[in-house]
Amino acid sequence: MQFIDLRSDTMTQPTMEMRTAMATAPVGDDVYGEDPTVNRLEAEMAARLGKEAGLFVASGTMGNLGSILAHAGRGDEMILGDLAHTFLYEAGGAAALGGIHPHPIHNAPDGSLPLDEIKAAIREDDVHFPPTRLICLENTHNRCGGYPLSPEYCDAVGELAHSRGIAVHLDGARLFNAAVALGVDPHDLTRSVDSVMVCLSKGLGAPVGSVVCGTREFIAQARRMRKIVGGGMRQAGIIAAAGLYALEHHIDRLADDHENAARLAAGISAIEGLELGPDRAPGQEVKTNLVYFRITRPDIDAATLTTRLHARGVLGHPIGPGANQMRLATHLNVTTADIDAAITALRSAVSET
Ligand code: TLP
Repeated sequence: MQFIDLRSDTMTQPTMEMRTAMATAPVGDDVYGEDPTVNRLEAEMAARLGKEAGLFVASGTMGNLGSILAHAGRGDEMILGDLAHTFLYEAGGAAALGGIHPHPIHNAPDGSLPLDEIKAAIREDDVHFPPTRLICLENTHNRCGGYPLSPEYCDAVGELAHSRGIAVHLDGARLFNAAVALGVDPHDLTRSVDSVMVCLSKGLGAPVGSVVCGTREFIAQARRMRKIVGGGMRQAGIIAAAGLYALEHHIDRLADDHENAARLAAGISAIEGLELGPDRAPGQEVKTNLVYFRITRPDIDAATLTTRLHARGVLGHPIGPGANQMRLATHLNVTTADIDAAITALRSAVSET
């Protein structure tokens, strides 16, 4: 059976053109700084995000970890959202490897961290407290429904953090989705942060890789951290070429994924027994490529619906809190016809007796 895979935008297959770019890329040893394709990708991403330098890493998790380790040390504290990917899904790496104390505060439904709550969380200089070194944002915010944070909000966090001598790191796994959805230059979303991690292997459709950007000094430190976690790669231009191809060809098309997600959301909201979430004004639930919804029928949970969808050729992703929430993601390999087929499958799966 040919599945419609809506589990994640990480499921994309590299296109033939991307594979050709990979196969023909000039390469060298990147640990020696000699891979021309990696160097080009790092410079290109840094230029797009208005930063001095970039660092190619194996994954979003490695990019966030390397950045946090470069900003903070043992006994330091970082403020982040209680629904942040870094807090929930990165195996506690910053605490495990860096001894960095996470200080989670509540994410608002739009993925922001309320400014007054950030202010209240920043530690005073007192021997009892770990010093606050870092604030982490996420844009788009995965668990908050793929919502994009605005440039004005990011600026406000940057201003607050910098006035207290604190750095800001942005998990921009889906930063380009945010920029396309808001109709802004990606640089507008990164101008006030000290470091940013962007994934190539999600909506951009590359098979592997993320890029961290920041000042030259910061990137030198992050490069050392990448080495510590075993992330120094050799002829990595083979995979960096996919990222370069994606930057050139797969950004504008993210708007198609967002349209497909809106279409899917409209279909879901018309199905009895399902409701879109997180809670927002009708029509405001879905802004990018992630569609979260809850099952309101007490007799079906997300695991059951996932199995029923699978039997109908559609793959989805149960996701907490609770046992009745699911996420579907649109991407490069999902067509509008697939969305219509997925809505039909959902309707029949919910009403199966
Ligand atoms: N998210 C994946 C899974 O880990 C849940 C997904 O399918 O959404 N930041 C954010 C906001 C992410 O969503 C992810 C991946 C990462 C970081 C980590 O990236 P990778 O998987 O490349 O380590």
